[in-house]
Amino acid sequence: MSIQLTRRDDFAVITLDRPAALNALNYATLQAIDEALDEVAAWKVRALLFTGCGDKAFCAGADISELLDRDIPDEYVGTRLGQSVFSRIESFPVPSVAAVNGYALGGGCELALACTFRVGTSSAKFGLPEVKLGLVPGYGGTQRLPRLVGVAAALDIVLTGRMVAADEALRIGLLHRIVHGDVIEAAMAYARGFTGHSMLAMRLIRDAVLRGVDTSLQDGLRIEADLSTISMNSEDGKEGPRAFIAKRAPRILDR
Ligand code: CO8
Repeated sequence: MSIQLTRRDDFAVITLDRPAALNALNYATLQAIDEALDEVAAWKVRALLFTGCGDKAFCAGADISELLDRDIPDEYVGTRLGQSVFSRIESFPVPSVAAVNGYALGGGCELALACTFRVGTSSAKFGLPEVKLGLVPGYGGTQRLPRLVGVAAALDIVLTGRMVAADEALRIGLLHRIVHGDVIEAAMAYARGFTGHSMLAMRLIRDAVLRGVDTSLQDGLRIEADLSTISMNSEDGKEGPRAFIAKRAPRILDR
């Protein structure tokens, strides 16, 4: 198998497992992630974590050997599959955390960009080196990177193809935290910072942010008002204020 899917406490963990190819994403791996998401959707977990097998790489990108000697049609099927799997991760019912150990390049960087959060060890190195192969990133990198770090920083990273070390990644907002020790344990500790919250409220907030950045301020405010109203009418949205007034912790209703 090219991935491992495990459950740890409140978390589903998908580990890319092709260490001999630095966990590169071949077509079968993308399909395996897609199938794993089907399975996880039926689990009652509070976050989805991604990591790479071994300590050298989170993922070194699309499997370059699959790009060789192919007569690749327009809308290459691998690009469409990668884009749809990563969009699925971005809007998955529970938040996702990329636990980045070592290289996160090309498609590996794009997988991390699709996650809600990115934590990494000091060995984490991000990059979109496709330009060095004469290619355009194909799994969302040209679109998600500028949304996260701004157009100027994104153009610098994508057009030079250079690697971004962990400290710079933290500074420009590509990494949320630099962590120490076992990266998956550290990612779970990070995720415990939000797993006590209402899953519905978290989902609506992510939706408001992600839809809002693609629209005008006025349209974004309308989206926010709609989603805020849904939260106020929800059981979680009634329990939270009730618990505050009663000076007790809110019961988590959506377990
Ligand atoms: N694909 C396939 N195999 C890979 C990949 C990859 N992306 N990256 C590394 N490997 C393999 C190497 O070939 C090598 O195999 P072997 O031992 O059999 O020779 C093994 O992993 C170890 O790699 P290295 O010996 O190169 O290890 P180093 O420590 O010397 O270097 C690097 C590590 C710097 C990460 C280097 O391996 C590297 O530059 N890898 C390629 C990174 C890259 O260019 N990624 C972008 C790929 S293209 C992409 O993601 C999107 C394409 C556009 C859309 C595609 C639609 C399908």
